[in-house]
Amino acid sequence: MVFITAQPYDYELPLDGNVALLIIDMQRDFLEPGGFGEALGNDVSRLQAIVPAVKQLLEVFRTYKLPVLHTIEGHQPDLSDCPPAKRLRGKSQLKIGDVGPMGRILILGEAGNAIIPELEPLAGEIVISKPGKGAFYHTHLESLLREKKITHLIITGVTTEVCVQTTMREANDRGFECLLVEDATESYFPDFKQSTLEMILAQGGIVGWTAKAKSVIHTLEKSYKAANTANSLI
Ligand code: C5J
Repeated sequence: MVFITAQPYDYELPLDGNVALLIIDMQRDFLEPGGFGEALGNDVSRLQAIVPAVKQLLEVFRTYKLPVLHTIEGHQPDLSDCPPAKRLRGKSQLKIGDVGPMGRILILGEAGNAIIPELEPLAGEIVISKPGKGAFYHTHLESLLREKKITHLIITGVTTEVCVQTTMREANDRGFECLLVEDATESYFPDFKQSTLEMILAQGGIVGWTAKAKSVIHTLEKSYKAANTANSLI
């Protein structure tokens, strides 16, 4: 067992391969102009700030061959999995399924729906497409995590108070030990990000833990480097 310096207290991590990195919705639709985020009236440039921290975490997980899961929020081209309530909400000019500058808004397979190039999944990394805000809703995420015996989730991505928080609450209810990386998640609304972190940590970590990317990376590097060295000496 190793510890990551975290809030509201240190996060215990077993070293027997039960931790995964969950990267939520780092898609062009949310981070680049012309996608779903901007169609809803948001300044999408704010979200770019976390890309280096998410990338660093991704590289560490890849280095130590730890599981990485990416999620994508998107709908089938025929919109059969998009409730009218979701499509019409916000009364924006460009709605889900309409053609925007990066293809059809929030539709699976369209250019704008892809994960940003900096974080493009490698072959073998799991990509979960989800029609909702929570990554457990109408997906096989839970069975996949159980199958791989993953008990601990290091969570990153966007947006903090929508898909990230919903997913973290869903995971917490299912018994997963969740840590949200403070500087690897972002919102269009700075106050909402701050409030989300506070809600997660309140009451002794009612939804889980938060920590800085450098604390997570420090513990993983120290622990897995040591474990790999010990294995190579056997
Ligand atoms: C939103 C998300 N904000 N990924 N989606 O609609 O948080």
